[in-house]
Amino acid sequence: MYKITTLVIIVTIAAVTFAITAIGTMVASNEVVYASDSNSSILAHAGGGNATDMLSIFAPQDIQVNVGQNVTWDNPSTVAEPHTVTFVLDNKTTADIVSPFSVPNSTQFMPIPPTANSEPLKVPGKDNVVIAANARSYLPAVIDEQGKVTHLAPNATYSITGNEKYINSGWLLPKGQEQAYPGSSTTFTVTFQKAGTYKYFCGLHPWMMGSVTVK
Ligand SMILES: [Cu+2]
Repeated sequence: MYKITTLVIIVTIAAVTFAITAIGTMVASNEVVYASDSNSSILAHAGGGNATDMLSIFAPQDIQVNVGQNVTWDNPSTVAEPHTVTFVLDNKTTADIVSPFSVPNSTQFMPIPPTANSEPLKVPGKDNVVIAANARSYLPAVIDEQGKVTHLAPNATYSITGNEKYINSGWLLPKGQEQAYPGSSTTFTVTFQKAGTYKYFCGLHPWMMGSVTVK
């Protein structure tokens, strides 16, 4: 038991050290990036890296734009690791990635393709409650001031007013790898219409955070 605990601690320290090193490398290139003129828009990256060195960061992390300018996020990873750009302006609207849903009628879930190494996750002891991906995390979605939910098309462009409760890019995949998650996106563009600081994070890696300051 003692040995296992020690091993866990060592592995944890190694992981934390690696994470700090990775973050430190990124911070150097993460000064605030300013949009240069009224027509310019900024391209930002959600994630990056490859299978052995995955980057769970937004780069640039802090962006400054003028009212009316926009920011487009993409995912430059070489592997199909999804990320989201998620603005939670009302704390009550945080959306989980997966959530339980009841299936009132008997339904059989078949994997696609049938040979896939997959099966629906059912709540133990409850055959008609499945755990499924939350569409408000997976797909581009907005919850407005009144609480009305709107799903946007993949690769959405959205004009943020600042009164929304929740704005989510949906899962962003590297171009060419979006088929790994049907219906997902490769870009998300936001036009900022109101001055303020807009913090956002990745719904899949909540420690990934960024901000857009609008002047
Ligand atoms: Cu992420």
